[in-house]
Order: sequence, then C-alpha cells, then structure tokens
Amino acid sequence: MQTATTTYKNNIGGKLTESSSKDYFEKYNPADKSELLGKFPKSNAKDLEEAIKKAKIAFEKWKKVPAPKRAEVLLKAAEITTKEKEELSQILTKETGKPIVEARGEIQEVIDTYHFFAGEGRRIFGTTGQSELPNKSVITIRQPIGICGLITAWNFPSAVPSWKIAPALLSGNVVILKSSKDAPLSGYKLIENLYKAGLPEGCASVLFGTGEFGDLIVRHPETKVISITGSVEVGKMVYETCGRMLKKCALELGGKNAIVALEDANQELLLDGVLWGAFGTTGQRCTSTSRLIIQKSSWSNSFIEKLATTAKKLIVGNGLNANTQVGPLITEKHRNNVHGFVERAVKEGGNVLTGGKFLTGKDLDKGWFYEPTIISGIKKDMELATTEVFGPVLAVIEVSNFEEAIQVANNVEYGLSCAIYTKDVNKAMSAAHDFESGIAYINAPTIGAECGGATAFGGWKNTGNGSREGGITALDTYTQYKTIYIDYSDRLQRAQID
Ligand code: UN1
Repeated sequence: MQTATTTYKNNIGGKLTESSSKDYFEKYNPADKSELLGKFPKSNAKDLEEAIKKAKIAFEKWKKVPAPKRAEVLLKAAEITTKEKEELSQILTKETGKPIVEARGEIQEVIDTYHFFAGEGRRIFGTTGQSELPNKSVITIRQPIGICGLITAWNFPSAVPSWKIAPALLSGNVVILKSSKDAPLSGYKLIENLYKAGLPEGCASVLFGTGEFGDLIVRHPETKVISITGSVEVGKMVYETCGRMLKKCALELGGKNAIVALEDANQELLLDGVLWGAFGTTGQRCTSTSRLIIQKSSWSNSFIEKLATTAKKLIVGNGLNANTQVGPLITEKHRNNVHGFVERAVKEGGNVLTGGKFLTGKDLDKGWFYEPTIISGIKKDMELATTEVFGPVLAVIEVSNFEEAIQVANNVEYGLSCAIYTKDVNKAMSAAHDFESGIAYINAPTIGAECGGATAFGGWKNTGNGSREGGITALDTYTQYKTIYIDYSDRLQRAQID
C-alpha cells in the first residue's frame, strides 16, 4: 500500500517553517529500507539565523519566569509524553530499529528526565557564605547563560536530547536542537510536545542536517553553550572551536566498555548481563559492553561456549515484532563499518565463536541486520580491544587475575562505563574505585544508566570533558554562577582592610 510521505518542516521557535534551502533528505526505516518515514529539511545558515533571532527575544522573557513556573512546562510535557508513549515508541522503533520494549524504555527515560528536572525547579541551589565583615552577607546564585546549541546522536534520539533540553530550559536558557539526520523525527516530536505543554514561543527550535550544519551551530557567536553527544573525533573538533571562542561546552563521546568477570561470579547473572550489555540496542549504545574480560577458571571456557550458543539464539528482526530481541544496524554504511572491524579482528588472530555475518532471508533482506557476534582470542592491544565498534560485536579477553583484569579494562582511551561481576565485596569495591570510567556497575552490565539526584552520566578520559548529564550535575553545564554581596552596615567597609 502506498502511503503519502510527510514532508517535515523546521520548527523555529514553535512555528513550522519551510527551510530556505528548499532541499530535503529522506529518512528510511533501517529494518525495512523500502519504508520512507519522511522527508526532512536540509536546514541552512539562514534557518539558523531565524532560530537565533527568535531565541534571543525569547530568552529575555524566559529567564525572568520563576523556575518553579518553568518546571510546570516540563511536568506538562511529561504528562503529554506519557499519553503518547505508545505512538512515540513506535516512531522510535521505526527510526532506529530498536526493539519496541527498548523504545518504550527510552520514552520512559524522557518522562523520568522531565519529572526529575521539574523537581529541580524548586531548588537550583546556589550557596550561602560567611562574610569576613560585620553586617554583610554573601550568596552565590546560578543564572542561565543564553542560547544552547544541542547536537545529538541517532541511537537515543528522544532520551539524550531530553537530558539536554530539560536542564537547559529549566534553568532559564533557550535551546536550538539539531536532531540527528539518521533519526530526525523523535527530536522533532520532543520539541512539538514542549510547545503543546505551553513552552513560550521562541524558547526551542529544532533543525535538521549533517555535521556540517552542526558546525554552524557550534561556531555561531550567539550560541553560548554547546552540548554534544557524538564521536570522539567530532567532540575534539567541537571542543577546539568552543575553546577558541571561550564557549561553554559539554561533550558526551564514545566508549569501549568492559564487563570484568571474576572466577567467583554468579554465572547465570553474568550470562544475562553480558548478552544484554553487548547486544541490547544492537550494541549501538555508547555504554554497550564491547569487551568481556574474563578470569581464566575451571568454568570460563564452558561459559564462553555457552555465551556463544545463547547469543546465536537471540531473535534478530524488525523491532516492531514483540518477540524481537535485537534490531538492525542504523544504516548500510554502518553495517559495513561494523563488519570491517570483524574482518580485521580475524586477521589479527581473533576466533569468531558466533556471528560475523550479514543476516539474510525473507524479512532480514529488507534491513541492515547483522548477527550478534562474539570473538575470542582477543589480546588487550588489538583494535577490537581498544576501538569503539558501536555494533553487536563482543571481544572476549582472557586474563589470569583481578589486577590484570583492571589493567586491561583501563587500557583504552575511553572511560565511560565498566562493570564487575563478583561476590567478593572487597574486589567489587576496589574495582569500582580503580576503573578509569565515569560510571561503574557491580553485578550489572554496563548499560542502563538511570536519571535522578545521585546519578550523573558521563565519562572520563576521551569520553568527555568532565560534564555530566541526567542528574543534578547537569545544571553545571547550563548555569553560570554569580556572587552577590549585601552590605547592610550603612558604611563603607573595605574588604581585607577594615
Ligand atoms: C547513549 O548511548 O548515548 O545508560 C546513552 C544507558 C542509556 C543511555 C545511553 N540510559 O545505556
């Protein structure tokens, strides 16, 4: 059946506006490459100028709205998202290929993020200090910064933009989102729902395009904060530009995350954890488990065999089928990239225990499906042990003891998420402290970060530049401090002199 294709427009400050480029790109379903999901504008510099103009005007008003009032928009948006959860999840599955249960999880993450930051509207705490002088007070408050340029990836096109949008708006900023060209509709829906929730005109825009367009946002002198989720390579370029412009910048980049399995691990728990960590979201999370660092033991060989036979049974297919466990890769190009890693790993001496091939067959021919892949015999310095694949490929690295396991886990340029499976509390806590990563898990895989007060999402080393998302520390990206001195002595008091 032929259905009419929707041609989407830029949403500039709440108004659907045709791009002055009059040019469009097409977005297809990765599980069914014949299904065109929509045409999206190739936004250009003129569109950005328009969004900036509206954002500047909106900022002057929005920053003066009390934070608890700003929070009400997020609460309302959470309510709307809850009502539309199923529809938004279906869109997400069609755009990214992720299984529908995972899509529902991601939309829930948007709702949770809105709830959490709405609560922060009653806090956004600063600090109070003690003056050195009598009859004088000192307080430090947080204030918004201005227009925030938000650039996000296709793998979490709803949740990750919400991690940026919610704290940015809540603290009084205005935002311009570039939705990823490989998953543009989810970001479009996020902005649409914020306006349905009562966001004033101009406070948010969504534009579309490639990295080149993203670069225009980064370089624009009126964007005062840049937050980007993407590759290390792109992150370095963005950081350089922001550095030259002294612009605030938050980077959330790649990962090469490891599960360390010690000889006393609960094997059943480990099996489930590794499968979920490595093949959930088809390995396309920056937190995906891409290395299993396993201590040689009486059971390690049989465990690795069992892991491979269980991975082979995972149901790969269209994420809209309720029984699908693993979806497709996002594009043909990405599938070729992933396969390239496998081929090179084999050349370097890796043994493919399962997978390593494109999946073919009736429905599988329709999309970019790839077999869940496990490769053993990987040594700590090989490409597959050190470079992010962003696909369903798990490298198995055998080690002799706990110390070696930690060394191998840390032997990468990235530092996002590491996990340890053990019943020994001393080793578990030592590992959690010694992992060079922003997130550590004990007896749980490397994926599935939550949002809320105690949580902070972000990485060490080349995974980022110290900023955090998802929890209260996200406010550090979107606020600047001001220290206010109140002198009620009615006389000149000279600090450090009188
Ligand atoms: C990402 O892949 O960019 O912790 C984010 C997780 C998810 C978020 C992943 N909540 O796995």
